[in-house]
Amino acid sequence: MTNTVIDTIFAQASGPGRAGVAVMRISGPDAFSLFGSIVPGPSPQARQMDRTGFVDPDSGETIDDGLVVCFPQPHSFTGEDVVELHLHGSIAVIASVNEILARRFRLAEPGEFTRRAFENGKMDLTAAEGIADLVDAETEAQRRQAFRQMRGELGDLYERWCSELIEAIANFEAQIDFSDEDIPADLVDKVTLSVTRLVAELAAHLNDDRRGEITRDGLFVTIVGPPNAGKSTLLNRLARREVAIVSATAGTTRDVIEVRLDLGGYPVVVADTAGLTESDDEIETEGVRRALARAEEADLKLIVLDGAVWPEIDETTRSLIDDRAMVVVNKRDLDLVAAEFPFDVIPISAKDGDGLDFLLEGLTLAVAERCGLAASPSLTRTRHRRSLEDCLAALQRYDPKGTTELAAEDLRQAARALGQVVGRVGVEDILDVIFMEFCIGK
Ligand SMILES: Nc1nc2c(ncn2[C@@H]2O[C@H](COP(=O)(O)OP(=O)(O)OP(=O)(O)O)[C@@H](O)[C@H]2O)c(=O)[nH]1
Ligand SMILES: [Mg+2]
Repeated sequence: MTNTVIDTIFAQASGPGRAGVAVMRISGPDAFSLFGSIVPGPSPQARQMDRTGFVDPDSGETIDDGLVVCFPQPHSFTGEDVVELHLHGSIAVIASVNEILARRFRLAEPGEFTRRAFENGKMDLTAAEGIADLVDAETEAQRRQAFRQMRGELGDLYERWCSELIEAIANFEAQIDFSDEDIPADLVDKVTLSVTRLVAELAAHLNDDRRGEITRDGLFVTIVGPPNAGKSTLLNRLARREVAIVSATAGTTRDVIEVRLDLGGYPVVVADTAGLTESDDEIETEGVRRALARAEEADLKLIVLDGAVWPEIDETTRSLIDDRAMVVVNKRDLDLVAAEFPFDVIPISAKDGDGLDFLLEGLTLAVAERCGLAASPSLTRTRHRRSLEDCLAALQRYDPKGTTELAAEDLRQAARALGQVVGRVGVEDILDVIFMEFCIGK
């Protein structure tokens, strides 16, 4: 995707399909060449919208009229000359303008606008990822987190750590130049102090129960329990639609059925699973294996017990009850036997919706606890976690009593790992992966 000669690219920045308005974005050294041809007048004042017609320069036909705005470099999203055309959002207008623009510009690849912005120093990698996440945000918590990241909160934190490390390295390089007798002891102490502080800050940042990653990807909740307990009925209730088949036959659900929900502003992925049972049936056994695997991976288990047989609990289900579990006794519309258990249960009737408010309240609380926004920014991707762990490991290897060269190398490795997160050093190979996530037009 790296171009040695920077060409001019274009793409529709607004979503596909019919709409009142569609926005075409053109960026690159020749972007303004469309003034006097496709846009008949001269280029308008920077960042001011002008009314204009859009003309096919080959046939002279006016295709549509709308608005145009230009952003001369470097004061644009990409840092290059950028023009935006605001057209009527019809399939035919867009197709026609696309075809005209394609005669002189190249259609942008996914994420190419943002990549150019990053390459022109408009933002660091975490901010670029923040933009992608903001566009993808489905819930309030996701929007808030992505917005903060886009504004640079995470990047600023890492940049601060980077600067501290670079200063420590500079101090060390200076030391290497001193002869052994001359090494000023306070210099080593200063470096050691900042390494100790960084180790503590990094460890605390990493030890956040995956708060930021969960907010980005959704909290994984697995509904699990014995057959016929009403797990699928509960999933349908939570999803407010008939996602899973419900029947009085035990062993109805075999596959894992997933639904994405917005729970009090937090993204949640709820999975319904096969009832836990011992069976000779190959498919049912596979279903149970998947159910148990899902329960194991889940951030939160919603264990549904069958009120009709309550207080009986099979051993497999009982073994799943731990501090990651919420236990629900379903079918409370039947006369439930009052029973004492060493764990809290929430009685509900999935069929009538009775007790569901209470369950939802408890669920939302549990979700908020795991992904509520922290005062300091949270890392949001495995990519960040991996590099930060490398950085921490290098800092923990640092030994002020060892040789100066070795200690300096540990600091350099730590800085490289940190630099990868913001996109400062040695990142060419990971750029393609990151920007491919974007859709075309971003
Ligand atoms: N009385 C009563 N019956 C319920 C309730 N919830 C579910 N049922 C019934 O229990 C039976 C099983 O419901 P499902 O939702 O299919 O149960 P499941 O746990 O998904 O079952 P499997 O997929 O076979 O493991 C159905 O006949 C439901 O109508 C409830 O709250 N009260
Ligand atoms: Mg089911």
